[in-house]
Amino acid sequence: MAMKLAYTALSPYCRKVRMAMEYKGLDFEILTADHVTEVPVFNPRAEVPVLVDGDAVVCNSPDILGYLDRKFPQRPLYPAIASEYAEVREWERFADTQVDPIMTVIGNWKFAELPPMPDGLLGAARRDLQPMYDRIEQQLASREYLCGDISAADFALYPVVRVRSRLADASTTPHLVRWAEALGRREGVARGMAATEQPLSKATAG
Ligand SMILES: N[C@@H](CCC(=O)N[C@@H](CS)C(=O)NCC(=O)O)C(=O)O
Repeated sequence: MAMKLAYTALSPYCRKVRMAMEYKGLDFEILTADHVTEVPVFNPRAEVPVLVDGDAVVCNSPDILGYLDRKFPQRPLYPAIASEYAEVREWERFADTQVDPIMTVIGNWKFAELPPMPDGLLGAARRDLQPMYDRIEQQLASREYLCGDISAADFALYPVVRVRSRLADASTTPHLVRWAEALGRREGVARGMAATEQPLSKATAG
């Protein structure tokens, strides 16, 4: 029986897991937004992503990726060498806990039925994000991917930095642009992101 991934298109954590599963060439079925009301059955926090693999139910995207690496070691998401593993996890945590919260706040004001975005919010996001973009830029100046080979770090960061048009001047981060374009051309990444094209372009529209 194919694995199931409880998924919503706007969640970067879901996109991370979906891209990683595509990258590994796994057979899986997506439970889309219509099914998300069922998620509390698997996860009392009602958060997605959730991976259901027979009797195994795995929540929390890094735990899901760790599970997948152990069960399907081909095309690893995390390096076997301890220090390299720690570096990948640090970048993944950076994406999940530093970049994503800023993007989520902006996204909530765009997608939820809220009044117009408060004055200054976008400016504050730009100020806080710029040092993060600079850090990524520095890392990518001498690397094709964030940590050598493509890894969980790239899949975690790509969904939260791909849309930057109103948040940063792309000319200041040429390596980030090159990396994002190269990732976007990878077949599994394109498939993993496909369902999100429409809402993401709405997010950048105005
Ligand atoms: N630490 C979790 C975070 C997951 C998370 O925050 N998911 C959000 C979507 S981005 C969620 O499901 N929120 C509840 C909802 O959308 O109903 C992970 O890495 O998977």
